Amino acid sequence: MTREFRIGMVGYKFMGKAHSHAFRDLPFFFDSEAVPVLTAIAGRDESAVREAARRFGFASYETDWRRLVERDDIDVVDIVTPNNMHAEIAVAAAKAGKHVICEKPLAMSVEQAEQMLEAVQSSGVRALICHNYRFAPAVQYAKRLIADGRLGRIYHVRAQYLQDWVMDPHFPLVWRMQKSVTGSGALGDIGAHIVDLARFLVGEITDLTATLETFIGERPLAEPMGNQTKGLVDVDDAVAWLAHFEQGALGVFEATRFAGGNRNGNRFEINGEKGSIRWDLENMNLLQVYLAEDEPGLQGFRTINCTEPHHPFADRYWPPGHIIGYEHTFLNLFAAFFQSLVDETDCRPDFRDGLQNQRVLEAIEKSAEQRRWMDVSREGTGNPATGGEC
Ligand code: SOE
Repeated sequence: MTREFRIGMVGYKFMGKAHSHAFRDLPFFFDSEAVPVLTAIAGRDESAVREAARRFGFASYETDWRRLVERDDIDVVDIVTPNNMHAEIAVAAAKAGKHVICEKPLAMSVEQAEQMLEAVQSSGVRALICHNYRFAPAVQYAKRLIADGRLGRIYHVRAQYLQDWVMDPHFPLVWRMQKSVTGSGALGDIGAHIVDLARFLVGEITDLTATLETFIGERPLAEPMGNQTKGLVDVDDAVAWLAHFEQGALGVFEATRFAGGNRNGNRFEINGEKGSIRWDLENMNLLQVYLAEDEPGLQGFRTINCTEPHHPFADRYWPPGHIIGYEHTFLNLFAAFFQSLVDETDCRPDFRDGLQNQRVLEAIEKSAEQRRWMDVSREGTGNPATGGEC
C-alpha cells in the first residue's frame, strides 16, 4: 500500500533542482510505500517559477509561498530559499500542520532556530534539515566503523570544506555574501556541513576558539543601483576553528571559499587509537581506512569503494563498482525521511540537529569577535569558557 506525500516547494534554484530530482527518482531505487508527489512550487518571479514547475515536474505553481503553505493538498513543505526566509516559512508550515524539509543552515540565529524547533514540536509535525552528506554511503559506513569501535578511542577530528568559486574579485555580490540574506558566509554555507559531519560521526562539541576572515571586502553589484556599482561583503570568506568534543577528541576545522583548485572539497580525517579514516566528497564513494591491527607489511591506508553489498545503500543502486553521485545523497536522505513519516519514527538530522548546529555557528562567531574560547551550550548560545560566566 503506498502513501503519497504531496510536496510544496518554496524556491527553485540549485537546491530546488537537487531536491526535485531526488523526489522524482526515489521510486526507481527505494521500494518504500512512501511516494513523494510534486504538487506545487512557489517563487516570486512568475515566468521563472512556471518554467521550474515545467522542468522539475510540479503539477502547479504559486507566486506567494503563503498560499502554498495553506493549501490543503500539501503534506510536506520543502524550503530551498535563501537563509533569511527559512524561519518564517518553517514556522508557518508547522502551524499549518505540514511536515517540513529545510536546507542548511537552519536559520539566521540560534533564536530563530529555537523558534523553528518549538513550532515543529508544538505542532506535532516532523522536520528534516538537509545535511545530505551524512547520507553518502562511505560516510554511513565510516559511522558504522566508529560505532563498532573499530577505531577505538577517537583522538582527532580534522575537517575541511574547501571551495574557490568567489576568488575572482569581479565575482558579483550574490546573496551568499550578504549578511542580511545569508547570516554568515563560508561559515554557515559550508562550515555547517562539517559541523554536522563531526557531530554525526564523533559527537557533540563542548567548546571552541575561532577566527573569521574576509579577503575581498567589496564586490560589484549584480545589478547596479543608480550610480552605486559596488557593495560591501559583510560576511566571512573563510573560517578556522579548534574544538573539544564531549568524548575527548580534539577538532581542527576549516571552511573557505578561497582554496584555489578545490571546487567542493568537503573532507575529513578521523584518528583513533586503533585506526584512522579519510573521506573526500570529490571521491565520495571511496573511504580510506587504516587499521593498526594490520600486519606490519600491510600497514597503511587502504581505499575501499563503498559499493559492495555490505555497504550502506549499496543494495538500492547498482552492482559493485557502479558508483553513485552527489545527487544520490539527497535520495538517501529523503528516503529515510519519508520512511520515518510512514513509520512515525524520528529521522535525523532533524531540527534538534539544526539548532545544535546553529549553536556551534554562533559560538564560532562570538569566539572570533571576542577572541576567546567559547562554550557551546546545549541550552543557549556559546558562553565564554573562561571565568565561569554563564
Ligand atoms: C555553495 O557553497 C554550496 O552550494 C552550498 O550552499 C551547499 O550546501 C554545498 O553542499 C555545496 O556548495
